[in-house]
Amino acid sequence: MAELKGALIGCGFFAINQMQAWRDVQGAHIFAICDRDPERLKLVGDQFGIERRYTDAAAMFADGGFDFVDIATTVASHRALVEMAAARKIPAICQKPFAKTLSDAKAMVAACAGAGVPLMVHENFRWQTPIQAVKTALQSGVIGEPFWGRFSFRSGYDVFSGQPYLAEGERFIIEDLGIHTLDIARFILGDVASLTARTKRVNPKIKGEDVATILLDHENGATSIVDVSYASKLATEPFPETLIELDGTRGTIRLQQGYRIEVNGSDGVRVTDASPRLLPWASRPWHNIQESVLAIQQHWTDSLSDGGETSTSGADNLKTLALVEAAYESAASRRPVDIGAMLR
Ligand code: NAD
Ligand code: 89V
Repeated sequence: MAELKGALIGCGFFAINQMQAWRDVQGAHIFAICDRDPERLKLVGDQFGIERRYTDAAAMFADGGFDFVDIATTVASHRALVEMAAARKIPAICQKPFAKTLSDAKAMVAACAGAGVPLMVHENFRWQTPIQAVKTALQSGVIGEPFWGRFSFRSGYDVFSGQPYLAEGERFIIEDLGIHTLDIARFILGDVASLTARTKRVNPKIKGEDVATILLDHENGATSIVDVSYASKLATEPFPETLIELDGTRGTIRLQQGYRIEVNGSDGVRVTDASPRLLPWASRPWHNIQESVLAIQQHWTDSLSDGGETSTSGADNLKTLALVEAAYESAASRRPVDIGAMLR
């Protein structure tokens, strides 16, 4: 079967990882790129040897010649670009945060469904090796039915040097990082019925909140905590590791710093190393995220080829984005928020 041809829009900080991963994906490659900033376009075009370059996405769609589009821009442009892809019946990948509001995201899902084209959100954290290993351990049944969980990302890492826009928005950690942690909580313990959240801003140099604590009531009766912080100065910096605790009726699972998984289950205690691979183009400490970029892009390519639904489809991601909106709403009102009502 012929390789799928992709076009990437947004040649910024994170797109470098996506471009590197596309070179490793089996069955697809990037054929055209677009960035409204000519300098970024040149830099990425030269680095990856891409001849077809555009500063205007509409012009790139008009020329066509590609099978899917990978939208790697920041959130402000996501709705317009996804709708442009739907209008041309081009399958689309869209970076997280999927949209600025849940109502924009619902419109984007409806546009792609109406056009009959697949839409996947580039929600890569659930594709990390340690997260997949925790899911596999839970699904094996050794800890019985999970009734409690904690999904924790606490760090003092300077994310602002690579992504300066993160310091400027009214919203920060829930929208940018907590969105991944909330998605992991859904991936591991299932969908959420309601939540309660508290936020804080500790770093005076940024506009948004950099600490959030969120209590989730899952539809299956489990309770979990999602806690995220960029204001935690630890002796050994854990960025970008998500730590997980799960208690079940027959045992426990712990994903600890250093990618160590300890399972105390019905067949005794098992300790495994769930370290991600250091891909040839990757660098520490980002290698965990970089490996998951390759995994999600391979998943997209395989799904597009065999007609399967992606794990983080637009429709699935509405349920993650609803948690983000609900967390801000709950932090402001100091009340629990019903998630079902937001998704109806
Ligand atoms: P960035 O600002 O460095 O890059 C965005 C690029 O898109 C810029 O070069 C800009 O010129 C271009 N652009 C914006 N609107 C455009 C448009 N309409 N047409 C053409 N080009 C346009 O941002 P970044 O840090 O690379 O982040 C991009 C996205 O990736 C964000 O949504 C961010 O949340 C996400 N991200 C995801 C992860 C992850 O692990 N999944 C990690 C980092 C960033
Ligand atoms: O995944 C992200 O969106 C990144 C980071 C991990 C640094 O928060 O912004």
